[in-house]
Amino acid sequence: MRFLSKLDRRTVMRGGFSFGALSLLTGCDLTDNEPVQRVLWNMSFWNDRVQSWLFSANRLAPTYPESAVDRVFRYNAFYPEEQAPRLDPASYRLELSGSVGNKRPWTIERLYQLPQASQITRHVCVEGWSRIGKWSGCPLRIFLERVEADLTAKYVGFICADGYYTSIDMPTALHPQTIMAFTFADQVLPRKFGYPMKIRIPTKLGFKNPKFVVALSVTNNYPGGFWEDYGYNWFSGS
Ligand SMILES: Nc1nc2c(c(=O)[nH]1)N[C@H]1C(S)=C(S)[C@@H](COP(=O)(O)O)O[C@H]1N2
Ligand SMILES: [Mo]
Repeated sequence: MRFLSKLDRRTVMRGGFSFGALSLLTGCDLTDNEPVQRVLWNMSFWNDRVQSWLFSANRLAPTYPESAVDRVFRYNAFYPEEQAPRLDPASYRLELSGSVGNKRPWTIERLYQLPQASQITRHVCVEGWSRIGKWSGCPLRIFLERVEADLTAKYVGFICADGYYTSIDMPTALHPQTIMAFTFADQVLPRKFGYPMKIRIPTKLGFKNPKFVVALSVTNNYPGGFWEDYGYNWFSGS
């Protein structure tokens, strides 16, 4: 899994796959070459398919004891911490769209009444750091069932209050450790870590764990993501 997710452009250019012949043929810069770009994108999508095939719906990410929790957690986003959105609990609504039977928006109060589960897991950022933290909230599967989502749809997409967005495959959405997290370290989710709700997915890299989630969609149309659309591998299991 890990080595497959590293099958990115650099590995492809340097490693076993040789585009040497092609570059001789065209005599131009490979990275700017349209057809080559397309080949690399298609390889990334092929890589998504292999990863999802290797992903077992029931295989669990490692969990840790309370004593392993990192006391100082790390913040990350595409902007500095002070600029993290400040969502008003009174007006907050989680909007639903796509293949969902009941699209009534959710207030925080109603979200807090859902069944809750806790996890102590490792958050792994693609930038090369990781931290162990504790999150609690409602398993996404329970929520999707509650709103009568089409569980045979391909994707669940998320939109965040800061303009960030990402999406996951349905098996990952239904995975027992994928939760809508409302607390961090047994406290209400702090603003910088995604108040009032983040999607915690310990089987995915950090960038596929959206914070400040304000909208959720169930769809068969590939929703992409903020970093994914720059070329980060979409599946990105951890
Ligand atoms: N809304 C939103 N969610 C986001 C991001 C972001 O910029 N905005 N960054 C992602 C990345 S790259 C990481 S590593 C984690 C960081 O989460 P943390 O601040 O809880 O450590 O959030 C992810 N989710
Ligand atoms: Mo990240």
